[in-house]
Amino acid sequence: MASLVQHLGLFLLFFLPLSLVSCHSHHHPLDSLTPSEFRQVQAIVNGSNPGSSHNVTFQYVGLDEPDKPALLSWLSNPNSTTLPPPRRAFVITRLHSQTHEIIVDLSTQSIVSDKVYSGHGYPLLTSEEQTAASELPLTYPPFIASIRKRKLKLSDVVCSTFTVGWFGEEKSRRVLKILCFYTDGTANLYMRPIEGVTIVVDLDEMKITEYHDRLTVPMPEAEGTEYRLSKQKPPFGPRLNGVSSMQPDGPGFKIDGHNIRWANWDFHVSFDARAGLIISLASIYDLQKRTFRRVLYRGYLSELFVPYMDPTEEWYYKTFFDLGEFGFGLCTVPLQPLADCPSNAVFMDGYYAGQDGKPVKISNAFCIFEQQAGRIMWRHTEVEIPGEEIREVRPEVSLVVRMVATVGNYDYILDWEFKPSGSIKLGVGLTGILEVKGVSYTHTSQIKEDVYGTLLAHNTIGVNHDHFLTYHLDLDVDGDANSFVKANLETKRVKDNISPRKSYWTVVSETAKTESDAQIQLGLKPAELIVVNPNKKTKLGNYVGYRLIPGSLSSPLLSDDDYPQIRGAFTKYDVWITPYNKSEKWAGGLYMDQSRGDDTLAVWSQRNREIENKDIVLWYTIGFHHVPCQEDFPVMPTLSGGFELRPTNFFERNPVLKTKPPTYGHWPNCTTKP
Ligand SMILES: *[C@@H]1O[C@H](CO)[C@@H](O)[C@H](O)[C@H]1NC(C)=O
Ligand SMILES: *[C@@H]1O[C@H](CO)[C@@H](O)[C@H](O)[C@H]1NC(C)=O
Ligand SMILES: *[C@@H]1O[C@H](CO)[C@@H](O)[C@H](O)[C@H]1NC(C)=O
Ligand SMILES: *[C@@H]1O[C@H](CO)[C@@H](O)[C@H](O)[C@H]1NC(C)=O
Ligand SMILES: *[C@@H]1O[C@H](CO)[C@@H](O)[C@H](O)[C@H]1NC(C)=O
Ligand SMILES: [Cu+2]
Repeated sequence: MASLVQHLGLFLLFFLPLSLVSCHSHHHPLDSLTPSEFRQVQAIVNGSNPGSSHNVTFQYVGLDEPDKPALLSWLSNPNSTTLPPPRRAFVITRLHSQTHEIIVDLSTQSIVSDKVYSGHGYPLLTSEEQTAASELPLTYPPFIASIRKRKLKLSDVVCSTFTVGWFGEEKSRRVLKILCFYTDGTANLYMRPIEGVTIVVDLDEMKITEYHDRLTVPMPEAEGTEYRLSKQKPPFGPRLNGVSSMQPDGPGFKIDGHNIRWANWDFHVSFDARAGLIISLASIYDLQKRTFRRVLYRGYLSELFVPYMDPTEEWYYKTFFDLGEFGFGLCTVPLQPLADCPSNAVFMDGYYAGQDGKPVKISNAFCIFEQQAGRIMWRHTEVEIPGEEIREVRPEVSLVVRMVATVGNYDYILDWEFKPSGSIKLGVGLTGILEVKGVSYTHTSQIKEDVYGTLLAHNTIGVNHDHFLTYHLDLDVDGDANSFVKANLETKRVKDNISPRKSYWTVVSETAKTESDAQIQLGLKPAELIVVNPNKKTKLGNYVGYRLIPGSLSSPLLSDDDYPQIRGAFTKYDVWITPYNKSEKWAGGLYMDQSRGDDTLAVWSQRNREIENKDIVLWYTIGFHHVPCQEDFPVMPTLSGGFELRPTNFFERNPVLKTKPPTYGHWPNCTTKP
């Protein structure tokens, strides 16, 4: 890794066949913890709790990111005598109803600090405690009575855990709500909610502390809810032909440990229990400058806020923060070759700590593949020159890193797509199963009140909700000192009758001085939003930069004083800029479960710190308002969105001018069927 710059010879030709190289024994300082490191952390923390080690639960274990200056100076000094920054783990445990924040030094095998956290909110939930909690109702007599009353079979009841949020309570206990579903005749349990029952579980005591059975509504039918192919009956269709993505010369990328080199890109991938996929140190090779230039220090999804819009007793609390409460890494599912990722994909595993601290493997957590999606990278046909027709086309090939997190009913597909032109496209796909409410209605004509959603099937309302995905993007555009420029497009009147035209628009740029200058609600006024390096200009004198090309615009519609919106206040603006601060990683705060909104990006930014010519972080939220429709039943076709980070005066000219198109000369024994 240290010898980034020495490999440039290899990258002068794009799409050069490179064989995969297995990982070295040494770590990159940003590598996720290895299984053996998880075991070391577990043993060290266990050893520090003599007598009560079996009462410790590991709520989070991950890399304690090295200090950025230390890491950058190590990277810029690639010689073997310099030691990498110390390798540390950040651990959150629960012990005797208290939350501990522990830093473990893996080189000295010791605990650096162990503090009890006494603020609001609770850590990530472990999957073990959620499983334990969800099994409680099945042996709880009042629940069994509720099931009998509804004439359901207990053996077909499946329960699931839901975080409770915070609604102004003075005191909180570490609790969850449990909702149960009925599978009888279908795997699609989410379409068959046992409506009307509220179950609260105290996690410290692991017992049911509240139980209400308030109303009974008809159980939606199982019929039509199946999504498994094996359960479908004819007619089938539409028929789809497979498209081969064969690469006769093998993959064009090279994986060295967790470092990936492809075409002109070089970056690092890592796995985190909370964030899922983290991309670090993304640099692009500049053919003219003959060097790699950094674009992104670290980028990852920081929070995913999903508030439902039904204020009734059984539904009001459903305002989830999927990363901080459930962990996107913990919810990462193994990718299925040839289905989740194309045939040319290479897979990477991920590890997290189970509740006992021992490593748990997620196979095929990420896939990496070259994608030729039929797009054109650039082209021109010239017909104006007499006697000549010039046609130059470069098909686009990009490199995609993908993960999928399934948070209960919903599936999120997250892509990082690196383009040779210097763009990084972040793709978001929403699919899976809606969260529905059981009702008595079977036709819209019966509905006379607000049902907070759409009737999708008999007795089934798909409840309105949002998905806000907030990304932490620590851009380092050609160095870490950057500024944020709003290039506003303003209409001007033509003065003094110099022209038959009355108006035009022009660019009026404004550099954000402090955080408040960079809090932006998109769509209010046209502007290009650019992170520039104010210390570096192109030969022509423009500041080198990268601009944000936003995705679909969906601002929050909850009122600012509503509790979920206080906790999710980081969605108030689509764009925020903060000065880099190692501890400001999670937009909703470190302790998201039952948080009170006192540690959000919105609170940090009230300091209104200086952000000009500083190491800055761009926070961008891509939002979706989701009004369910019948096509979302029984499983939802992927709804795609995304945004792009695109070089803007970063290069002296088109960086893919001299890219050669891929050749398809020697497909081994390729025949076409008649
Ligand atoms: C925890 O440490 C104790 C000694 O302090 C040891 O007896 C026990 O086996 C350890 N447990 C685990 C799960 O490592
Ligand atoms: C610790 O765990 C043991 C066994 O699991 C249990 O009996 C004991 O009550 C626990 N102690 C505390 C203080 O929670
Ligand atoms: C190697 O690292 C040492 C210690 O940081 C430094 O003094 C030395 O200049 C470095 N050598 C090179 C060639 O960069
Ligand atoms: C970093 O941010 C945290 C939380 O906002 C704050 O408490 C701390 O003082 C900040 N550190 C620096 C060096 O500004
Ligand atoms: C390709 O076809 C040739 C001639 O039919 C045959 O000799 C060769 O073994 C084939 N190669 C592969 C890889 O199938
Ligand atoms: Cu949705």
